[in-house]
Amino acid sequence: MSIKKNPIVTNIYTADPAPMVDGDTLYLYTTHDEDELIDHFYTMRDWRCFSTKDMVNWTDHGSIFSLDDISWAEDRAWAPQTIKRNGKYYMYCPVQKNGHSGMAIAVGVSDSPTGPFKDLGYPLIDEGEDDWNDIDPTVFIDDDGQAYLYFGNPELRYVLLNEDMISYNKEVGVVKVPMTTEAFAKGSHFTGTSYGEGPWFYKRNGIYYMVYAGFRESTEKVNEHLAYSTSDSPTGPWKYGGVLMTEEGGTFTNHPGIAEFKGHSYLFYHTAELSGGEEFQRSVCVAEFKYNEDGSIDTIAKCDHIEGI
Ligand code: FUB
Repeated sequence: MSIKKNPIVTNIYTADPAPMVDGDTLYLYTTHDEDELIDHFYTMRDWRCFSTKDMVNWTDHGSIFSLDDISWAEDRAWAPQTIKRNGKYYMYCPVQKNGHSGMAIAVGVSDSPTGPFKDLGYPLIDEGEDDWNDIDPTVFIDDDGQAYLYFGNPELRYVLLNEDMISYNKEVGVVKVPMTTEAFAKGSHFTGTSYGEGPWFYKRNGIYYMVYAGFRESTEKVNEHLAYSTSDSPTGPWKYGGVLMTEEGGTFTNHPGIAEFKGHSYLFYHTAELSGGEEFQRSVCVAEFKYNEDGSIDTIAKCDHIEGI
């Protein structure tokens, strides 16, 4: 039996995995932690793509979108997500805008899942120059055609995307999700809940899932774990579900990406094991898991390898 050892990519550092299934192929979009760190902080300039048909053999598509392609962006090519609609691919990417301290969300559009992606020329989401909340977009199109873009740290927010996927309903605007402990459990992030960042939004068997990176209750600084909440509506209210993956990954951050592929369920995440614990040099990994009958998910262990399909 063929297996794929974690991490998936070993020739460069990759983080913030965002899988997208298109036909018989799973595309994995990632960020890229540079080998040379500036000021010992996230040093990230482009987004990468890898693909597989069997979870064992992976094709490296290289750098598919970068800060150089976004004239108004200066730095911080952070956690993206890509979706297909009407034959086009839309990649939502958080970046630092020129001259701003905070973050904004760019959109790259392509006719191919592996690019080249073309920037809109302006941010889709930009809540102000000092606003760091506009990061980690997650996009989902519901059965009725309504598309949602959730994002945020420390607050979870969303917009209703228009059918063109490059604009949103301005009358509804940016909606702030109530950060309650019923929704996200008690935790040690700024809202007093465990919700931190890196939301991943999807639906399965009529249940809406919000998977995210978060911080458990603690008086000391703790690394991120992964957790999930569910709802029977795409806009909540959310109900805390439990811990998906505990904190042991050797890095301050973790970041979830969920995919159903050829009858298997996968959780993508990242660790700092390849770099020996350097928190700004992370590597994407994957674990297979199963849902319980009622749709709940037990805690998933980080794993050494997965089997091919
Ligand atoms: O990789 C940069 C940032 O760190 C991401 O946007 C967060 O989700 C965290 O992984």
